[in-house]
Amino acid sequence: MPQFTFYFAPGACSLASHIALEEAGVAFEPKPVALRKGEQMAPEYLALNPKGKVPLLLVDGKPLTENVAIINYLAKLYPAAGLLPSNDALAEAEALSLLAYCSAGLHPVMSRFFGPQRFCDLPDATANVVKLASEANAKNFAIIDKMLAGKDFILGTYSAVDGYLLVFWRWAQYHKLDLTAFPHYAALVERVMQRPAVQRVLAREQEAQAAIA
Ligand SMILES: N[C@@H](CCC(=O)N[C@@H](CS)C(=O)NCC(=O)O)C(=O)O
Repeated sequence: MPQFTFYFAPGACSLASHIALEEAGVAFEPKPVALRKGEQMAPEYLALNPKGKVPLLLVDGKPLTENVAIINYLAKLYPAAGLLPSNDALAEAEALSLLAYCSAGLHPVMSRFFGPQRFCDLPDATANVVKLASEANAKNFAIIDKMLAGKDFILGTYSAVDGYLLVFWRWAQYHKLDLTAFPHYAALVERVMQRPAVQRVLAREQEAQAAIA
């Protein structure tokens, strides 16, 4: 089996890959990256990931980036872990479609809450950037909530997509967004939070956060 080194930042989108690693039950060396201190821009880190982002998974020293790719790779390497559907081409594609929506749909909208000034540097633009982000985010959350109606998990049974969805709910809570319109998403998060692998990951991220601070 490959040697894994996993670079993540506590609370960041890397949580999606972190949960997938833990759910797969593989051994890996965890490497916290302090984003606020700019460790992702250190030359040694940029040499591994020129994008200056987490997550980054080293597979026998070879860098693999992007949650979608890392999760898909782990799902293929450890099919028994059930991270994604594996024996039905359409079900696999539907799962990838959701992972892509997380990465390219939900994430970029939520990034605007974390750094509104990076999206518009006109004076006094922050409130407007946040207002538009809130509207776009509510649309995304409504789509996810509707997909979850009558289901325990977004694909029916637990998959790595559910772990990814946890990231955005936590971010929304951090930014104190009104989440009352999304009861199915709230119920999903409760189920995901009960998973032992998720609890272990959150404990590791909390520990890493304390060490960084
Ligand atoms: N599409 C990428 C997004 C990666 C990303 O944006 N990571 C953020 C944390 S959520 C990051 O490392 N930001 C550091 C920075 O921009 O300086 C993925 O899903 O892996």
